[in-house]
Amino acid sequence: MKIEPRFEREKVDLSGFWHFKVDPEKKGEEEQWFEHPSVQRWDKIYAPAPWNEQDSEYTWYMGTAWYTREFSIPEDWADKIVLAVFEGVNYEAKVWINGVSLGEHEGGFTPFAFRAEKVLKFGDSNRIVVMVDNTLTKKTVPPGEGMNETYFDFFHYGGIHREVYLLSVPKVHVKDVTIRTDIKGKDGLIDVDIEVLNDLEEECAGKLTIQVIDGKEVVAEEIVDLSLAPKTRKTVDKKLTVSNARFWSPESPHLYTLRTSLAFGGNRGDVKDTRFGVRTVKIENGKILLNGRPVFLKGFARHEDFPVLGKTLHGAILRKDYGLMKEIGSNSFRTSHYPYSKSHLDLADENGFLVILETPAVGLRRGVERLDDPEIIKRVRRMTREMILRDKNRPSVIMYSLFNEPDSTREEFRTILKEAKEEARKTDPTRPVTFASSKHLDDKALDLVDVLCHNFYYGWYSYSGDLQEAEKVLSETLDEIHKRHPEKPIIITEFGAGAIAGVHKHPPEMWSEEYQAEFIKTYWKVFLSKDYVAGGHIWNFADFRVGQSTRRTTENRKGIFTRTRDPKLSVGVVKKLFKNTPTYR
Ligand code: ADA
Repeated sequence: MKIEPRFEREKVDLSGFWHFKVDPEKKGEEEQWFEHPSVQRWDKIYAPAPWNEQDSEYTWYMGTAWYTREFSIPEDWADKIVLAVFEGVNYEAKVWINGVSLGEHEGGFTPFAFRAEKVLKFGDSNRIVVMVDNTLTKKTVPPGEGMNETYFDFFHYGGIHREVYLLSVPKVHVKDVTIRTDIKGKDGLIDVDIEVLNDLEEECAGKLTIQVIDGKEVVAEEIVDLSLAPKTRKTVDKKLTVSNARFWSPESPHLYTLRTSLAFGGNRGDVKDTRFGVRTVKIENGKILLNGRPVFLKGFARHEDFPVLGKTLHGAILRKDYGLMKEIGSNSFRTSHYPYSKSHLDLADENGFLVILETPAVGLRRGVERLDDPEIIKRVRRMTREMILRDKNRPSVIMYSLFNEPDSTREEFRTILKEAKEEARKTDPTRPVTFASSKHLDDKALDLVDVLCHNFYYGWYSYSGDLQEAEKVLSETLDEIHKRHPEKPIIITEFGAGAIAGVHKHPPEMWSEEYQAEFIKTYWKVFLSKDYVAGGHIWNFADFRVGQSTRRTTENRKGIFTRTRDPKLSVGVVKKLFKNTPTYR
């Protein structure tokens, strides 16, 4: 079998300097800034990257801001579908090209795309205008009331913070691919759904070649005859077997490529590559089974945060972070508290990290009047769906966290959790779901999830400075949760203490590097003593920027690295703990 040739779908990348103007009075739409913006009087900032740390004038800005730039489109794109793709804009975006509105999107951490070919000038210059609004309300997801009044504990960056580009795709193309894998003996069973779109005004008939590629070799192939009526889509469901497959795991994160190639009337058409790994994840008898073996997650809850770049973690920073995470001996992290960028997760697939993928539904507590507010439910459902659609083929993603620290003592939380869970199951029935609870024994919704995730701060917010008492209460609380739900594995998705780099105390005291190290050691001992604990994620990998309050010193200091990735005392301690804790137990 010969590998089908690969064509990259062509892109026009819009990274670079854009003209930029804040619009605190929200007059831009009425004055039609999307039509002929008088950019001579506008500032310039870089995208992708939030606006906040690019100029002190914008650091605390919450409201509407406008971006615009020109770009040209090759002439030979004229017979194609062209998508204007945004990988992440926080929080709301409205988009115009050449003065024509393309659409809007809400939610800062999931991608969206608009068809643009009807308004583009091919072989010519075009203007794109994007209006971004990062205003928080009690009903946005996540919610808040101001830059320092967020209902969540991280800095509320605004703007175009992930890639923006124009993408050309043939009028007949593979629109979506879903890959599910199973294991039978030494073989990998691959179940694929391939959605093909015919956007032509005429019927088209041809063939679809489906190949599983391992390095330079085709290890499985199916060829399907296909005919599509004008303006229709069709889903092809096929099962392929890879004999003697190499299974994906933390110690051997082997990736395959699924290549789908279309050909019509002897002409080559669209080619799309999707990476995947052959692996299974199951929850059985209180254990998380990866390829049939019980795993223990050791790692971190992270944030996307770095000086100046804000939420835009450049590839070089990601490369450094993964190097550090591996050096320490971790095998897992949670995307607290929003879906991370594509490149962030690509590296998880490649480096064998077990990821709990979390939606942006953080902070549904205190100030939120009704958790079952239909507007909030609708947002949560859509963001859950968009996240899963983006990441459903990643071997690294082993479960979905639908909320972080909601007020799960309120009865209405059950309603929104059921809705989010239904959306998750509908979009991907294969992965377990969970949420990170801070309510523990008072939680009213633990029966609804597959895995129990708990965030603990005994020894910090309560039993402050008293690790002996913290250890006792932690141990008792975990045992009681387990007693109530013996069939569910428990992961401690957050535990941590603030340490200001350079502060030392003997005996250890809160805020010192020594106390943080002792805190982590104490917790880890408790986890390892309980058979039902399936993992621990330290809060946090690195210090991160937060809003201003009396509780924080510009950053949340619970990182074992500083914001610029210098190690604190804990790093050495954690390295020992992780290295002495096997992945399978
Ligand atoms: C919560 C929350 C985190 C983090 C932590 C803390 O548990 O989930 O976002 O900020 O508190 O440091 O207080």
